[in-house]
Amino acid sequence: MTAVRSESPELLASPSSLAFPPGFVWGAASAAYQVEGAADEDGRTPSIWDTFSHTPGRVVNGDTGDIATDHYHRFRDDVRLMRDLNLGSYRFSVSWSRVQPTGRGPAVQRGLDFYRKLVDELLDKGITPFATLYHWDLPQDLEDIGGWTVRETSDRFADYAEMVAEALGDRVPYWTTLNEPWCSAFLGYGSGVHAPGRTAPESALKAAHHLNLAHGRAIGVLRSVLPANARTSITLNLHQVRARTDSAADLDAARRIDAVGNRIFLGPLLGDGYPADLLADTAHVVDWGALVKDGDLAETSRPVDMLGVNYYTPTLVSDGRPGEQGPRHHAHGKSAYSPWPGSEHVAFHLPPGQTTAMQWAVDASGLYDLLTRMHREHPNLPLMVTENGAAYEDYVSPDGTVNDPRRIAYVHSHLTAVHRAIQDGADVRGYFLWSLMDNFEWAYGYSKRFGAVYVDFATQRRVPKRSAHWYASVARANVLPDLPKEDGGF
Ligand code: IFM
Repeated sequence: MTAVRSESPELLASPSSLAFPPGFVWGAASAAYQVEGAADEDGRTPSIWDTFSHTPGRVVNGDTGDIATDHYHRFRDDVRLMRDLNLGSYRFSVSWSRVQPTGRGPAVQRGLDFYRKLVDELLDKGITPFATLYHWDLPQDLEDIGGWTVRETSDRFADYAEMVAEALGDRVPYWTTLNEPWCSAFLGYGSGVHAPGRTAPESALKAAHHLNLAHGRAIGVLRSVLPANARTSITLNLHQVRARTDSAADLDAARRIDAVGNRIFLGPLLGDGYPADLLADTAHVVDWGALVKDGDLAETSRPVDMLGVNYYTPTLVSDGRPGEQGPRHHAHGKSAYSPWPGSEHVAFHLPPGQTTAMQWAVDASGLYDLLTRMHREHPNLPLMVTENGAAYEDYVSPDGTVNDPRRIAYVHSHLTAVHRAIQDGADVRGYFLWSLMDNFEWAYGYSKRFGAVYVDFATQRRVPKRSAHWYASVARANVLPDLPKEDGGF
């Protein structure tokens, strides 16, 4: 395989307004642990993120999701805000330990009731609910029996999926099994920068397989419980991998990262199995023959109706000599352990150009390349951009407004990329901004603001940023206008 290189390295410039296809979904996304708070209310028990965030040294400033944006209590106001911002859809996740505290046994009605009320409120305001079953918050009790490194967790996930689908299936049309299983496996069990904070390459690979299995089993359950017109999917944070040079060694580095970052999920999920090169690259780390049982791949590849793609920044790699690892973004972790088994000698580099507050390079061509690649490789699979957005150092001005021109420019360039991918044949059905509002940014706590809506965490006051008003006007028109001059347009 050759490295994935940009097919559109030039700036994705927008010469004039861009109309999106009729019915294109304009949404915003969030995740339970990042927004809900109410960590120990109504029967909820700790997830791995509660444990992790309460462990000193794991999260910046010792921040936790105990209160977060208090969405659990303020969801009605938040949904009103969504309506005021013309959102067509809201992507949220269900907290497993809120609806099934120990990860097994009967559901807790009060937990399910919260999501029913949220969904009803959304429907009442004309906003389509888009539910994700798992956005990283495994019940701690399941971690205590091995978490994603053991097969049993896949069975438990299928049971949990069934109970949520039975409770909400009559009113939620879009279902996603897992959000970014790569992060769960490789940041959670490889680099340890995410919960549960384990650092063992073998565990990361086992987790990846059990997440694939959990997804497939959940799809089977969802299909048997949900109405025929419900749409199922999984969301992947696909890595747009680029080699720093055309040397054989750098191209091989890119191939390895594409294998362990992308094809380790795409293969088993979409019917091609685990790629031979991945199996060879990681044979010294895990016994794949023992890990993948007969029949597993038939389960992992149960058909989905759509693929969710999350994209923020490209990944620039080279063949690295010891000690030469360049700047990394969070997805690559901070520990000395490589979260990328089978690519231990690969170096990550910060691509040139502007960066966001996460020190992630701004490069919308990566989104175009990903969408068109997915379309080329799986032409009949509809795509949805389930996350895209940027953190900047936002603040409330003395006049009470939050002016965030760089977020507008970021989103503008990425929407331009989406539009161009659609024009070039990709079947992209919608776009979800990450995130609706500032929230708990995992290991960065509240220090990074991704929201279209500013949150004052001391008072929980919400202030829509200028980007929120701008995005609302794009959503209303279903047209991306030229970038305003004050935001960097011409
Ligand atoms: O905040 C996260 C989200 O939970 C998953 N995708 C990336 C976002 C920004 O880091």
